[in-house]
Amino acid sequence: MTANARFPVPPGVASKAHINATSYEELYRLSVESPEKFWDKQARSLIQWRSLWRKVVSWDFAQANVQWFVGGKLNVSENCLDRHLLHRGDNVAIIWEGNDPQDVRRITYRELHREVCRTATLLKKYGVGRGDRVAIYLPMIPEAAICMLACARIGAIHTVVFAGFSAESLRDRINDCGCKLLITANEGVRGPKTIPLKETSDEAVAACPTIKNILVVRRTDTPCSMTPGRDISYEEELAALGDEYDTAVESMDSEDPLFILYTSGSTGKPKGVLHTTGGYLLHVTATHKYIFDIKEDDIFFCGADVGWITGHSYVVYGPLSNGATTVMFESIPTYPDAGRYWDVVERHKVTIFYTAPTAIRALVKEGDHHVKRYDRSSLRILGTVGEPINADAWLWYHDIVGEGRCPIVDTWWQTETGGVLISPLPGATETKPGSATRPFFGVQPVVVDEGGTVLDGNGVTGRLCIKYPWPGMMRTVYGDHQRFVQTYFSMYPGLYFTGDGCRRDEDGYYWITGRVDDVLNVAGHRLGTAEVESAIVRSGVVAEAAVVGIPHDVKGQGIGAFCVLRDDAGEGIDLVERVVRSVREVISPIATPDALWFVSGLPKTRSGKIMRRILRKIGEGEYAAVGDTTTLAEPSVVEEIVEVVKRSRDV
Ligand code: 7RM
Repeated sequence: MTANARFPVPPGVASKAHINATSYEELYRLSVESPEKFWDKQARSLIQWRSLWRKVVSWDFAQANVQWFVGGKLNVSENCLDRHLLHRGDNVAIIWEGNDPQDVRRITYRELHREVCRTATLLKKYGVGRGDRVAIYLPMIPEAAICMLACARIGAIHTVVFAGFSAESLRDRINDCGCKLLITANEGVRGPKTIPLKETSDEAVAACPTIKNILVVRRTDTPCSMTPGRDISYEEELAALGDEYDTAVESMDSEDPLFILYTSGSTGKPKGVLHTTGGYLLHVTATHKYIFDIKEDDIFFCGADVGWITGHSYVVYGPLSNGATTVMFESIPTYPDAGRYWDVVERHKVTIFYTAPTAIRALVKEGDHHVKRYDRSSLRILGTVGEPINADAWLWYHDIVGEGRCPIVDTWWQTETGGVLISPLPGATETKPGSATRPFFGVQPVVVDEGGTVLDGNGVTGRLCIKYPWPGMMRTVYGDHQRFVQTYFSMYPGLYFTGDGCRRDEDGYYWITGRVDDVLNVAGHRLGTAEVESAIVRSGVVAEAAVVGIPHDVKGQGIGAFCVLRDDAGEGIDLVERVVRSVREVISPIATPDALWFVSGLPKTRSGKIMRRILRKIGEGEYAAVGDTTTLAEPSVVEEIVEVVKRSRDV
């Protein structure tokens, strides 16, 4: 198979899809020529409003001010639940597949509505109301979605923290946005492991002055400590409530905040990406509907955790807003064995399957037999997200998993964008392995060179920017609007800068080549090099560290750390151990370095800036290609570093 293979839309797919090639071209043109007209119509048809807006969009990229559906009123929980009750109340909203394959729950829209109302009632009882922040530190259990929707129902702002993050990460997020309440579980179960969530929560909250209560969901029978007066049992409270619950919804302004989600950047601590109500809901509803070609009886599987934006938009909000059936998967793709995904597909008759390239690459290694022993005839569309997908993994996904029948939608987007911005539409777009293909409706990408000159025409390579707002875009960095302006709108004035490099090929197809800033993408997880470096230094044995992405055949990118030891660090293998432990405790096990090199100095310019370009080359094994080192304060360190790295790879 050649690298520039093309896969036409299968004829049977195009004729039944919401959008075909002709309607895509037509609608796309309308969406960029008259964006207000386009989005006005989508907003009226896809979302239920309590009152309509005065203005579709109002924006100013210089000040980083964007508003959609100004003056409109709605409630996200009402859109995801109440509006489906009349016609599809008995349809399954969530199929929960527990860590143990025998552990399955099916929750209808009517049942989900009840649970969300009950939880909302409970939140109010504990003083949570409109505008209050609530931290959700839960594993992939239905209660995670229920709590998110309960917050949305009463106008509280949730901030979901991935259940793999450390106490310190949890604490920083809670304190950054001043959460009143934390919702967690006694423990989580994931593959062969249990995760002591309540214990970690206790440790975090010890230094969180704004937390009044911890609501504890019981996931397992393992007891956990409960602090009287502060900790509340979710099950006991619900039992006491019985059917005495409130079904009221808060009428929210289109621009009222819906949630905050922390994401890593190239500098400093993770930033609180703030999404609002109307625009976000419309964007995830529209993208979910058209990109996955959602129909009434689809069973939609998105393997992401709700701790990430993909879980927010395509496990919870998009599918439920569309009244679809969403599969919530608690486990991992290799538990109890590498056939788990396809076992899930067979048992639940999944029709649309969405996962990350890293998971696909891990499964390729395990062999085709794990796939082939399950019936995948229910599958209709496959999707990927989170990082560039290499052609080999794409072709395996297409040929083996999808039996060559299912179009693949390679969806490019970010925490900041709220929903997908560039992706094929299954009934409209011919695909090329590794390309996210064409922009979604209303999205106006531009490619610029490093100096900011817009590169017109096709066959250009540069940095990806967007020149017009889209409804799901983030509105601010919580508590730091200046950082929002600085990070996204100051590099190339008048444009939103994504941080990604890309190529637009001769056909106008986009190929995302990865981050051009100091953000790593490790197994689809975003990490800042600065964040990891600071966690390494916190070990107490390292004076200075420089972190770069290194090639990794499953994770896409691995973490390579160059460390200069402190004079008083001593010697021995426990130095590695101390560095690793520190990273796990300060951030999370997902930030564990894949390679650690102790060196006596880092390559720096005379003004003291670390030259990562050189370290990246060495990390990639391109020892001869380090380029110009004449501007270095001490060019000799490069030779030493090369030696250290080579030696580590010989063994
Ligand atoms: C949804 C999500 C965002 C970064 C983004 C890219 C990379 C995401 C793709 C991709 C190539 C894709 N949000 N990325 N999707 N690169 N092709 N289809 O992942 O905020 O966690 O990460 O991920 O670099 O900027 S995220």
